[in-house]
Amino acid sequence: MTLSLFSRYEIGPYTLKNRMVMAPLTRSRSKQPGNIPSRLNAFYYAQRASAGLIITEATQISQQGQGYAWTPGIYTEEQIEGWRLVAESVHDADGLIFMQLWHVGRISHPALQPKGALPVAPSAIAPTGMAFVTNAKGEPEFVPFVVPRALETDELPALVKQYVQAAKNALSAGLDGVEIHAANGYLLDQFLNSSTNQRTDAYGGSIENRARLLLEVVEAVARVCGSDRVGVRISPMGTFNDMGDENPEALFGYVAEKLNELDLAYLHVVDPSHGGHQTTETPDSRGVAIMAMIRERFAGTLMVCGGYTLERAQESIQNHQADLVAFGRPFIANPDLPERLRTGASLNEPDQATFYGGGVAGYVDYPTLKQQNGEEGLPDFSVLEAN
Ligand code: 8OZ
Repeated sequence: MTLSLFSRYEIGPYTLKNRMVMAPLTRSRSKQPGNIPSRLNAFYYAQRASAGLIITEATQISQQGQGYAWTPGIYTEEQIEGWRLVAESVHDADGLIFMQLWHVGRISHPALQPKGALPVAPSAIAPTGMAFVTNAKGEPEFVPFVVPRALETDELPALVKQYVQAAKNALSAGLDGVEIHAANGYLLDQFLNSSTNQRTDAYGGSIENRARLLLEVVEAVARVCGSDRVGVRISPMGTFNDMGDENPEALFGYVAEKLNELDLAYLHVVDPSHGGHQTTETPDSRGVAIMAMIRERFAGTLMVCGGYTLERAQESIQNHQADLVAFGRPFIANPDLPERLRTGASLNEPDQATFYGGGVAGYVDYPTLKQQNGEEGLPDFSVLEAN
């Protein structure tokens, strides 16, 4: 049988109807105050339920884990209820949905932290760049990052517990599983990479030590969810959020090997070979090699992401370089992306100006093919605007 992006795939107890995953996408549209998922968010995810699997936008496991204005959490009763609405809507539309669990570490600002505290990190090293916060009037604002506070060793068990509690909350809200966000320069990635981890305790220094917190988190979350309901996302060679590692081959080779022992639902890798978030024409040979090495060391389900076109996605699956391919921007603009790619239909172009914040516009008003062709009417957005 020829493998295809459009063939089914089994993960633990679940059958994915195709191998196209909706990538985790921060959209900063949770209900305020309280960073609570709303009917609007539920509608958005349900519109995209034809994906084989949806991974939610990064969702903070605690207030300390928040780094951007208006992103949703999974640590209050109201947030759990909001996510229940999302999960039910996706299931009613015959979809599957995992929640991405997120702690941003140093990619935050006192304006977002409990009692205006400093953000926490493995080491007191500020990232270059700006944090996205709201000012006293509730308006969005970019402010420079600050020097974070280095976590004490004896604080780390409580951090692992934050992930475990968040995973329990996600399952109790009806989500099908969780993805541990260890990519893109957030807390767990900050522990992994040598440029952000200068610790001298058991969580810094050697690769084994830098990977320790991630492995403790994944093992603890797998114990409460079942390992086949837990995925992990990594971004080897990633530079987003001011990241870098002195030897990414050794670091991520070790991480892939250790995660391989845990029988996970999947390993999700932001593929650096085509520039991570962007599509570059000529693949980067070091990135290609690191992906091949990870495929070799991790025997379970491998999900890839990062500027994949239909052609590259099909090629990767047919050549056994990946089992699943996640699409981000194309899913923003095309709620029926699987149908469009399967039939060779044209794609709507995503509008960057409406990626973060706002309401209906640029979120749930991208048309499906049927709506475009006049075979289906547009939904009544006014009920969603009311949130
Ligand atoms: C873009 C803007 C805000 C957050 C990531 C969660 O890179 C993100 C993110 C991306 O994983």
